[in-house]
Amino acid sequence: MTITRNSIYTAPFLQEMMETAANLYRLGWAERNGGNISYLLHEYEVLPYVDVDYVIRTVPMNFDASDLAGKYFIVTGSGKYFKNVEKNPVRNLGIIRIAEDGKSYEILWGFEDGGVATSELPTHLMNHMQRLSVDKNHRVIMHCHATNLIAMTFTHSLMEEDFTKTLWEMCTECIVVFPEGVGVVPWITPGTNEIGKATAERMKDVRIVLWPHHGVFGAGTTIDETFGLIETAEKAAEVYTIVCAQGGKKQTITDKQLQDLADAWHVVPRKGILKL
Ligand code: 2HA
Ligand code: ZN
Repeated sequence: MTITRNSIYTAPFLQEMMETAANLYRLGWAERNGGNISYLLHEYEVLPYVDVDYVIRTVPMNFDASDLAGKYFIVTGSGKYFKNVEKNPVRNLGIIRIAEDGKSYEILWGFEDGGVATSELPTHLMNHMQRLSVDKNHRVIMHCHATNLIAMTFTHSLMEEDFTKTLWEMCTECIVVFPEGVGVVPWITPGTNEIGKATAERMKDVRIVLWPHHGVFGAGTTIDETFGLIETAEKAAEVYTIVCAQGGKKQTITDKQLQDLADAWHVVPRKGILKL
């Protein structure tokens, strides 16, 4: 029996990945091979487009992702450029399924030139495991090199409370968008299990984690929400850059006003930041 499948180029999740890679590139947050995205897909989303019984290649992993066994992701490729995703998705993206033992993944579509999933796969999968344990609707991990956030990691205190407070102050909506604040890990070599573990540890409490002098990781339930989260934090960092360039703050949003905002939006700001 021949099964007729829809063209994968009509799949909403593929369109979202293509658009997002293009947007991150145009914003200047994904130069060269910078940035990576992984998006958890339900099997029923994949089935209309891909024969999931046909494994193109199996790729070993040197960490345990057994909590994600059988789960499907569309991911950006290692060494691939976001600039090129839109014009050649089948080379720059792949659909993978985590194998039953959690020690390898199966490529079901994409990575056509022999490519593999992002070099930051340990951090992505460890973050997915962590976020799913606290939020059953979690689906997206996104990494990029957001310019002003990176710059701030050179000039600003890296204490999470200090960093969060400055971002909240720079744009009125920040405290509403990320009331739990931002996480910061130490500088650790990218691509390693070590940075994955450190990032996932912070992802218990927050959805934004900064990698000093490198970039930012965001987590969310949809591509739009995750992109919006990174965009909001980066906008605040950009305002901070300009405020510093203009000679520094003369006035600001007060702690009382930040609390009023949180109350108005029914969010609970991270403890230990507002001094009321
Ligand atoms: O994929 O951004 O952190 C390239 C990177 C590594
Ligand atoms: Zn990076």
